[in-house]
Amino acid sequence: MKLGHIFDRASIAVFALLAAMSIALMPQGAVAQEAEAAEATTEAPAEASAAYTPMAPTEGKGMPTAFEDDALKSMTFQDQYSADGEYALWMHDVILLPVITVISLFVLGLLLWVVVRYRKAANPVPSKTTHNTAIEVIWTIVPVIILVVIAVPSISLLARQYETPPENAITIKATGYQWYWTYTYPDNGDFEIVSNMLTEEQAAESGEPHQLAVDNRMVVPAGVPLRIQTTAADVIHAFAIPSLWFKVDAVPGRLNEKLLTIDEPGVYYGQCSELCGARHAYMPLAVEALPMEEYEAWVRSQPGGTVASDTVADASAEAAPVEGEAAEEAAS
Ligand SMILES: [Cu+2]
Repeated sequence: MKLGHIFDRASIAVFALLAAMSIALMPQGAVAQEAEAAEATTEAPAEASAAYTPMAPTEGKGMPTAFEDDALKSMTFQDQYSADGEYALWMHDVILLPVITVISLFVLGLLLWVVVRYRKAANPVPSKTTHNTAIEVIWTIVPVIILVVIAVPSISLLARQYETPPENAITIKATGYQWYWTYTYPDNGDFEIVSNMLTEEQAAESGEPHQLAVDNRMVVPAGVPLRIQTTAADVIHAFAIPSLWFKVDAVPGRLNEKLLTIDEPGVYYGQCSELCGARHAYMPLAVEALPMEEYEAWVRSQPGGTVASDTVADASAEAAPVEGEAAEEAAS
C-alpha cells in the first residue's frame, strides 16, 4: 500500500514533468516550424535566381574603348544598338562631319589665298570695291542650302526621339538616388532592383569594366519597345547609355518617359550624366538586354515577379520580327 502510494506519486510527478516539458517546448516547436517554412520560402527564389547568370559583356560593345586599345575609336561615338542611335550616327558620319570638313578646308584655303595673294608686297594698291551683287547672292544662298540639308535629318531625328512609346511597351522605372539607381518593373509585379557600383576588385573578378559594372543590372527584353521612366529621390540625376543613344534627366517630383528599343541582346553600360554630388562618378548604369524568354525567366526569378499578360506577350512577339526587318533594312 505504501509502495503503491509512492509509485502513484512518482507517476504523477513524471506525468507532470512530461506535461510541463511539452508545454514548454510547444511554442519553440512552432517557432522552429515557422523558421523552417521561412527558410523554404527564402530558398525558393535563391534557387530560381541561380538559373539566371549575368551575361558576360562583349569587349568594345556597349562600353567605351580605351585610348591605348584603339585611339580613333576612343575619340568617336560608341557603336549604336538602337534605331535612333544608328540614324544619329549616320547623320553625324555622312552629313555633319563631311559638311564641317569641307567648310573648314574652304575657309582655310580662302584665308591662305588672301594672306599670300593680297599681302602688301604683292598687292601695294588695295582694291576699294565695297559691293558685288553676285558674290553677295552666292554667300547668302549657299549657306541657306547647307542649313536646309542639315535641318531635314536633324528635325527628323528630333521627332524620332520624341516618339511616344506604344501601348504595349514594357514599363521600367529608373529612380536616381545619391548615389545609386533602383529599377522597378510595374508591368511585371512591381518588384524593385537596387543597383550599386562594384568595387575595383569585384569588377575585375566578374570581368567587367570598373566604374561601369554593377551588382544588379537593369534587365530588359531586346527587340521590343520599352517605356523607360525616370525620376529621382533627392537631386537631379540623368539616365544615360551612350551606345543606345539614350539620355533622360531624372528629376525629383517628375516622371520623364522615353521610348527605347534595343536591337539585340547584350550588356550596355552608362553613367549618371547630371552632376549630382560627391559620388556622382560612382553610380553607373548597366542594362542587360535578353531575348524575351530569358527576360521572362529572369522576371519569374525575382520575388513577386510576374510575367506580362498574354496580350503584351503576343504584341511583343509580333513586334520582334518587325524590329528585325527594320534592322536588316538599316543594315542594307
Ligand atoms: Cu547622379
